[in-house]
Amino acid sequence: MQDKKQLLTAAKTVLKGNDRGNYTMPAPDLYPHQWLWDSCFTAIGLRHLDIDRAKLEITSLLAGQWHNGMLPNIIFRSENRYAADRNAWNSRVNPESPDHLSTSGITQPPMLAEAIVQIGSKLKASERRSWYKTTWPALLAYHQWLYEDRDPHDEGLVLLVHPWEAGLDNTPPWTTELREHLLPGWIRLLKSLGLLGLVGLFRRDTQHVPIDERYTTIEVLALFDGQRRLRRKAYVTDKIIPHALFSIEDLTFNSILVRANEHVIAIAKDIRVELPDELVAHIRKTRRSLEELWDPYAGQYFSRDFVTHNLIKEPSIAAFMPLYAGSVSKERARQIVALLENDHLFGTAYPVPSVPLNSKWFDAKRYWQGPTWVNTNWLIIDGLKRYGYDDHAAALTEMTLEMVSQSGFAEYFNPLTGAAAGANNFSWTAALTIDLLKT
Ligand code: 9WN
Repeated sequence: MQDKKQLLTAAKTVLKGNDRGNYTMPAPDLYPHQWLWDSCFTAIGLRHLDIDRAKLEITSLLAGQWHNGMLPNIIFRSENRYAADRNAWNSRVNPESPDHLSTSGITQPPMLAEAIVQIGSKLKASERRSWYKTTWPALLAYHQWLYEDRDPHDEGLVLLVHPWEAGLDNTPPWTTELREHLLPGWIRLLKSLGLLGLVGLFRRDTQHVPIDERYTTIEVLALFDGQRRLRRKAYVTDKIIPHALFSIEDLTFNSILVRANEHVIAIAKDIRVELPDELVAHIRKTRRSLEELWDPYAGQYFSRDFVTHNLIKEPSIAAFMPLYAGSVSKERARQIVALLENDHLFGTAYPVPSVPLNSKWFDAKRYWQGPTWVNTNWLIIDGLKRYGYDDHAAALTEMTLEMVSQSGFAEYFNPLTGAAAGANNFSWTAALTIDLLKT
């Protein structure tokens, strides 16, 4: 392993290279815009280097907030060569979209509160409170939107309408929904005519990353078809749900929400504002409802279909996110940690794989269907510490740093060999490496 100092210097260089003044692009070429949870992870690293720049990463993100409180997963920046991305979403179709920025019409895991608190932890009490006050209206509006818009039956669990909202795009729970149940007729036809290879030639992502490390072409078509359907309904959730291809109470998203809610409560206390009663009730309910996602037979939590209320029993990295939520019992946490220790499941040479080894979906190089990612490791490390598994957390930190030090700041890594995969110079890999080195 290279010297930790060298690793730190190299990580800083990556972040500098991706810095666009007030936001950091996740990676050159492949991801040239501003993404929601990427900026949050990036700010968590930046706070160790330049606290004002870390704050700016977050305030620039908040500029994309919709009038109804939604935070979009992407803010499109003005460069003309990326006009196609912007136009595909055309956020103008919804009057709630921001007046001077183009964005997507969907959200991403609610890491905002965590980023705000992590920045806050680096500030003196008075500065921290002023930082919290600056960001409070947006944070509160976002959490209120999540419940008002995305919890229509008051179940305590927020639903997602597109795999991109989960941030773990093609993990098995989403891929099974996508491929096995909900594939539109025209995509099936292209498949049966053997035309998918031809369609694949027009993909932009595979100009930057080998095709066997990305989604399959059939998944890409289904994702874009899903996006087109949302645009046709102007991104209005009430109109989307009756026709939705996807409406899933996603385990990762809701686990992150539980933790984010805890931060929201702490921030409100620190700046002495009272939370609206309704929000307090929702927050309590989410903690309780997360338990409905537990499957006693499998000994783990799963995502749930919003319509059928069936658990989507496809094991994935999401299984560990309740540790980060911090609300689950010690006994359940123990069962989750056992999955990590098992060499036939998640205990690979370079953990933690996004899919367990025994899954039919496991593919060591393919995106969220096998590779190890630094952001999920970061969340798991936090969760392990929270439940007192300090040795596990320290070991996972060391292994993560070793993997990055061997293979560079890749988007993701082969969990069997540690080899780099996906885009190079990936911002959250660099930012969270800095955080792991510093904390
Ligand atoms: C779609 C930017 C984003 C991450 C997601 C990751 C990937 C986009 C894509 O890249 O998603 O939003 O093109 O697949 O899955 O987690 O935020 O890094």
